[in-house]
Amino acid sequence: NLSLLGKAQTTEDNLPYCPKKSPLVGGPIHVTFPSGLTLAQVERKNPLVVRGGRYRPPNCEARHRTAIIIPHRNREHHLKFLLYYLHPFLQRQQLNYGIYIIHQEGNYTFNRAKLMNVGFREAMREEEWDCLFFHDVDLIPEDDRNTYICDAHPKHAAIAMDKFRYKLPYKSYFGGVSALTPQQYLKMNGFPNNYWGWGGEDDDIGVRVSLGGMLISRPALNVGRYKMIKHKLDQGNEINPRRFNMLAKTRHTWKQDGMNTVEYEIVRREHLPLYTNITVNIGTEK
Ligand code: UDH
Ligand code: NGS
Repeated sequence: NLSLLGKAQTTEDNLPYCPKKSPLVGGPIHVTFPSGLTLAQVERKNPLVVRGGRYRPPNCEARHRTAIIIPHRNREHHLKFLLYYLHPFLQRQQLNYGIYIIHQEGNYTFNRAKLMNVGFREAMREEEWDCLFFHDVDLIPEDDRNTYICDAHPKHAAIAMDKFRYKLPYKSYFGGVSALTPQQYLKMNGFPNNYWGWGGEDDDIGVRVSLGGMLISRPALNVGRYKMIKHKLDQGNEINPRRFNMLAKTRHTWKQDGMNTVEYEIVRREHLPLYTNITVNIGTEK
C-alpha cells in the first residue's frame, strides 16, 4: 500500500518526526543567576512542561527519549537555577524528556553514585528512556549544541567546566554530567553503591566503563561547557578517606557491587510541576 509507505515518517499521533538537527538550537548560552528567581516563575516560562517535569515537542515526534537523573539533598537554591536553564535547553533540542530528582532522605553521609542507581531503576520503571543523563545539580550547560542524547559509548558531557578553566582536569575525569543508554549502564553493572562521602565515585564509574569493554565518548571542547554554581563542601558529604583504596580494587569488585546489588526504600514519589521527586532511604554504610 503506497499511501501507507508514504506515511512511514509519521507516528501514532500522526506527527512527523522532528528534524535530525533541531532548528531551535542556538549556540552559547549566557548563564547568570538572577536574584529572586522562583520556581513559580520557571513554571510560567515553561507552559508545555507537564506533571513530573515531562515534555514532548508539540509539533513533531521526538527522535530521543532522555531522562535526567539528579542526585540531591539540601541544594534547593541550585536546583531552581538548573531547572530555569535546563527546561528551555532540552525543549530547544526537541527531546522527549523527564527530570528526576533523587533526594537522599536523612542526615547520613551522602552517596552520589548510589542515588544514581536508584534513579536509573525508578526512571526506567516509568518509561522506556533510551538515554539517561546523570547530572550534578550545580552544573549549568553553556551551549545548546551539547545535545542531551546518548552515543555509541558512555558519554562524559561535562568536559569543559569553568572551575577547571574550560578543560579536563585530568584525562580520565568522568565527573559532573555523564550519559549512558540502559544497555551501557547495565553492561558495567551500573555505578558503585559503596562510596559514601565526597570523591572517587566518578573515577570508579570511569573505570567501570572500560571494565565493561567500552570507551568514553565526549562532545567537542567548545560545546561541553558548564558553569558551576559556586559552593563549599556540604555538611554530610565529608571527604571519603577510603576512596583511593576502593578505587584500587574496582577491577575485582565491580561485578559484586552495582546495579545487581542496590538496596533501598522509596519514601515518597511526587509528580511535581517541574520534576519528579523521588525521596529515598539508601541506608548507611555496611
Ligand atoms: N549533592 C547534594 N547535596 C549534598 C552533596 C552533594 O545534592 O549535600 C549532589 C549535587 O547534585 C552535587 C553533587 O552531589 O552537585 C556532587 O557533589 P558536590 O557538588 O559537593 O561535589 P563537587 O566535587 O564540589 O562538585 C565539591 C566542592 C568542594 C570540593 C573540595 C575537595 N577538594
Ligand atoms: C579527583 C576526585 C574526583 C573529583 C575530581 C575533581 O581527585 O572524585 O578530583 O574534584 N577523585 C578522587 O578523589 C579519587 S573537584 O576539583 O571538583 O573538587 O571529581
